[in-house]
Amino acid sequence: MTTKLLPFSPLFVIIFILLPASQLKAQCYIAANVYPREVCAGDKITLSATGGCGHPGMGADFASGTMPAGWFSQGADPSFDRPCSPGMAHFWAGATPSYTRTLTTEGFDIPSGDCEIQWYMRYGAQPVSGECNAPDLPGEGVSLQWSTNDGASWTTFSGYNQYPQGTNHYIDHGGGQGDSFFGITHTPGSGGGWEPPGVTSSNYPPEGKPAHVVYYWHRYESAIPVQAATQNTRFRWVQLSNSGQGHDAWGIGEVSIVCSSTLSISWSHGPTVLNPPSVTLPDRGPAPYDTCFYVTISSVFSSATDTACVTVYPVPQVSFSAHPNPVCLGDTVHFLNTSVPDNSSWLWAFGDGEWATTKEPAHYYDSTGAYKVKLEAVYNMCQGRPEVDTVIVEHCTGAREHTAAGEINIYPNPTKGDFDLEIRNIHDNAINVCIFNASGKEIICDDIQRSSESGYFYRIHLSHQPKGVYFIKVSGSKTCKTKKLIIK
Ligand SMILES: [Ca+2]
Repeated sequence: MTTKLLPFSPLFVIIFILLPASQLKAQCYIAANVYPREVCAGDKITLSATGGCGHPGMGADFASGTMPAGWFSQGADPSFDRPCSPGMAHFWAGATPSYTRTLTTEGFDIPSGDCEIQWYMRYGAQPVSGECNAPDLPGEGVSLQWSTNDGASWTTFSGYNQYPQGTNHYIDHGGGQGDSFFGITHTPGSGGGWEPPGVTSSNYPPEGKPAHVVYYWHRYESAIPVQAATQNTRFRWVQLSNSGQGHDAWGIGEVSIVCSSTLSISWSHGPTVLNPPSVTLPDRGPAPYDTCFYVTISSVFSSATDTACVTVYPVPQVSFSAHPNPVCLGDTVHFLNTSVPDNSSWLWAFGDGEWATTKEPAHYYDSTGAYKVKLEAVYNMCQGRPEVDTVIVEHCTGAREHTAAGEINIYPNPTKGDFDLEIRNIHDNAINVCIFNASGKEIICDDIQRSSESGYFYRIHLSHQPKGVYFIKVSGSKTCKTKKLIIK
């Protein structure tokens, strides 16, 4: 016999909407994780996921009010209309004259692996005889068994009296029959038989029910042994003894078989396991980018997807050039920053003990020599490989000075803030004078006219500026010279 599946019939859907969340065993769930959530291009990330699915088709809910196709019972004369408690429809083995009452499933195709059978169960809980009478002797309990020969012989599940560990909810619906199928604590138990503790008039509490878990609806979950993993395995609940008609009632509901081995996992980047190998994230240019990984878990009946996203920051590609290079002693070197991305944090070391953090600084060297200039760049937390270039500072020859033209005198230098600037030997009738601080930031820029035949005179007021080193740059059509100023 093959497995009968109960897929998405309208009735099935309604039932699962009514159930509390803890009973939604049929649905799949998955949660994707990634570490770290922010990385530099070229770094590795670790992805992981946790999840699982129920298997709702292989079972029975008795909601139709009849025995499911392929199922049968012996000696139980069951009712399905909740004779002894409100809540959902269930199988209720009434008080029949038969001494053996059974509920037997159809044959299931059980894959080898991690399968378990789950159901709800309780015993009658009334002290008086009738269809709700409580079993009270050890032999009057129900056992769970399996058969791989279509019921010719039965094997009892191991682990006798492994009771569910949960709270016994008692919900009075006003009809005198107390407990509900809803609000039941869902706690795994296991085992092949559930003995009813002896019930006497003295151990019924004031509300009229025995206290033990077996007299309340609880979720039971029993692992199916590998010997029972065949293409045609039946299960049955059996009560081998009772006190006769009107005694020792019991009920079963919401039977399902759940197999984790029938699940499949799929990540958007290919892997099919919950915890895939680490992934290296590439550089995609100068801007940070977000990239997401999707993982799906699916069973025959359901699936779930989750997403884990990472922000990838570019690693700076550092490059610069110095102008002019070589440079005459007394002139300023301007640095052109061609790094990518261009909005990193910068650290320049000019090789003479001075440094700057601006993007494109200018620098003045006090003496001749070869200076190793290093530029470091950090974008977010990502550090690029530093770039190093050598700047040559040299005494320029008279001819070269003549070519450069112009003579700049500044006095007093150092000063507290006011300087007189004298510029000679420049043929332009107008020149541009700019002053920069040590970081290369422009403080003043001005066009000035020739003062006399001999040159230019210009007073500079910098007393409002902080103490330190400044540079004055004089530009004409044939001239560009820089001098150092010091405010003490
Ligand atoms: Ca009895």
